[in-house]
Amino acid sequence: MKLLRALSLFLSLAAVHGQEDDAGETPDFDELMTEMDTNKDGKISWEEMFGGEEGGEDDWPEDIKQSYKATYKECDVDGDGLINRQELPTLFEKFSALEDAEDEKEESDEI
Ligand SMILES: [Ca+2]
Ligand SMILES: [Ca+2]
Repeated sequence: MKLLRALSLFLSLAAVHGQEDDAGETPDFDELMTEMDTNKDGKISWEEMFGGEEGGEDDWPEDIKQSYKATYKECDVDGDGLINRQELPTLFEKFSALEDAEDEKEESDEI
């Protein structure tokens, strides 16, 4: 789904690491943090995840953007507006579920 380029990166990184590590289905969140934390403050902002370039949030349908933003906020447990290493697994899990839901919706729209 081209809208969610950043999320796809997120998920594909996770998949790669899952394959490398037979023992776990848990993605390497430390690696994800490093990949996405462009200003190296140890936290991932909304902009670092989805902002800016083509395929970023500006291209998203409003309803999708709203549900992702709501999820992002929900996962920001300490309320600093950023996702830290502790908050990342929850965010990842919820975004994965959201993307699955979107995929299903797309498929049913095509029929
Ligand atoms: Ca950052
Ligand atoms: Ca936070």
